Amino acid sequence: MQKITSYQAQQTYIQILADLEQRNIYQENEKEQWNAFLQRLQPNFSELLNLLYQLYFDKFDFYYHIQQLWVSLWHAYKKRPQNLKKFDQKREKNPLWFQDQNTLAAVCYLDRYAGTIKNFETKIPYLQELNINILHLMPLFQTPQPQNDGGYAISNYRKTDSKIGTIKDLKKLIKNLKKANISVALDFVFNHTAHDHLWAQKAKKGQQKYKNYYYIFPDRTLPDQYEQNLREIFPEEKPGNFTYLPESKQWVWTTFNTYQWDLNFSNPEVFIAITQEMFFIANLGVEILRMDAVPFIWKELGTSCENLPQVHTLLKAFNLVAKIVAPSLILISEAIVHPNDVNSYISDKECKISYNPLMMATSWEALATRETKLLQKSIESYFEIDQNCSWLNYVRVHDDIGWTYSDENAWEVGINPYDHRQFLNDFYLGTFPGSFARGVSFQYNPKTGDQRVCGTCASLAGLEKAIHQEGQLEIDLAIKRISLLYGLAITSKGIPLLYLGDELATLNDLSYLQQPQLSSDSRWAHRPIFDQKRFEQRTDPTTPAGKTYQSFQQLIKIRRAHPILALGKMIPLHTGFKSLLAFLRQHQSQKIITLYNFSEQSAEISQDFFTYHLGQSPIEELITNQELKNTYKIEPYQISIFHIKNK
Ligand code: OTU
Repeated sequence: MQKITSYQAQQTYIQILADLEQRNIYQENEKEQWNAFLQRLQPNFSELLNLLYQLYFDKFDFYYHIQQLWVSLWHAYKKRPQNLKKFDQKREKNPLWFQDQNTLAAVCYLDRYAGTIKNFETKIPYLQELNINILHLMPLFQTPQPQNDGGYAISNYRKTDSKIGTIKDLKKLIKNLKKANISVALDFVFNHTAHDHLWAQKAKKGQQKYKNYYYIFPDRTLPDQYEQNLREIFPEEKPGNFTYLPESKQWVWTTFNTYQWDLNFSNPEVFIAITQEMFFIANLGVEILRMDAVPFIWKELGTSCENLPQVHTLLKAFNLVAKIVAPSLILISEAIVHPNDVNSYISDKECKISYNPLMMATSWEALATRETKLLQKSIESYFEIDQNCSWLNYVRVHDDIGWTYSDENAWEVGINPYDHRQFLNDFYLGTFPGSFARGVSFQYNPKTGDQRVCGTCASLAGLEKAIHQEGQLEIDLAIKRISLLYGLAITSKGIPLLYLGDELATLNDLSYLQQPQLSSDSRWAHRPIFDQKRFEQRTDPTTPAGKTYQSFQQLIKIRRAHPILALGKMIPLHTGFKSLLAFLRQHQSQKIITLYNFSEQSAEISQDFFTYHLGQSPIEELITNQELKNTYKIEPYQISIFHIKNK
């Protein structure tokens, strides 16, 4: 691919600038702002031009689109409120703020958690009690009714769902959260719009300009050709990746549900139009954008249409326009795919934060097998990322759990990856004999035998079964499993993410089955409504909610007191026990050891193991505050953290 030289870029810059100034792009009283904008645009222009050239070089009107983009960035910059511009400057001085040991993220559905945007304000004190400082609120925008994929089909990026409030309410909430030191993350659902978004409505009416915003085909010829290499993401909802439009007798590309139309990013107009929506969201005060369904945003016939090189180019372009207009904005990559692909989106130039689906899936895997070999191998192979970036370490989110470990890793540790996925599904759906889990199946595909698992952390970790069929002993073990998985996320390098409710050991809620608009999507089983009773029980350690809550709080407290947990390199150690996971953590001259027991059997480790790796004694265990003497006995599902005791 040919590059635009810096000389050529400079010439283009000068020409567009002259054109626009001649057209009086700014008012006289905006001159200062215009110059400030140019100061941001100019140093990034050549790079931006090159990125877009890679994607759109074959468009006869390429130059025109660059000019359009320039204008739209200027408008977004003009509309960015002064206080946010100040905030941008503050963040530019501390761009890696999110790597801090105090960073703790949480996620919830605002309507299920508080009913309305206004009422959400009453939850702020609790978020503060939990020390949360990044809050991901799942889509709040206007959607089609009754079905909208839990908000992920957006009809209008500039209006909130009227049931929960207005954009004005949202702005106020974001401001108040910020006052409470909580940064808001919202989804940027940019792979698709809802079928009733204005663009789609115009496309339906036959307007060519808007038909070109989507992938619309006159018959099955091309869809059939594409289909040969595509996966089905929601096979229970609809077979295939295309939806028939009876009014126009055409087919539209819909990777997810029939009412989610994939945007056509090979059209530069789409990139420009959607960045305007992106800046509308950013200018509300949103600091972090979760880039939804990243792998799917570029399509090429004859490929799987996932994780194509152009996806990276597009992400770089989004990142760069953000750097120009809203430099404090951070992008999170939501790619739940093969770990090679997950890691490929993580960089200073693409997404600075990424979900860590591999550690998530393999920690559940270890819990089922009581063996940590695949988890450890996965961490060895994939955990190290760019030092300016962070993992979002989580236990589960609002989506299903899929077994996205690398097959190569599995073979290396003697596991047949295909059979093992079957086993893990059986285990977490509770059908495997002796399983503690109570999960719900998601998107079973009879053609491939594939399916995924839904459930809250507590139900998957055994609490539901223990309460209904067993007794106190099993209840306690289940709570320890919850704390183990969350503990691993909390004590690992990166940002821990809490699905609100999991800290109170919330169980699956099957009431969605009674609601026709939700009943076909089992993910609703683990998107609980705020539970006042559990919330009140959090101070009562005799209840599962209280016990889980207190253990969660203790782990957070330890992380906040020990920056090395958030920042220290994770070096896997071998203990000789199959069920143990251990790391030497290193940060500057500091060292600690973390130890996790993934089974209901205790294990004993000699003191030499610790002194050998830490190089000194006396050694202290941080959770129990006990000094290490002789061998160390780690109890079932326990986490232990060792450091050199201050003398
Ligand atoms: C995301 O998830 C969202 O998190 C879901 O809630 C949405 O339904 C979906 O996009 C469509 O907007 O397949 O099963 O690799 O795994 O984008 C969940 C990325 C999903 C996909 C992911 C998707």
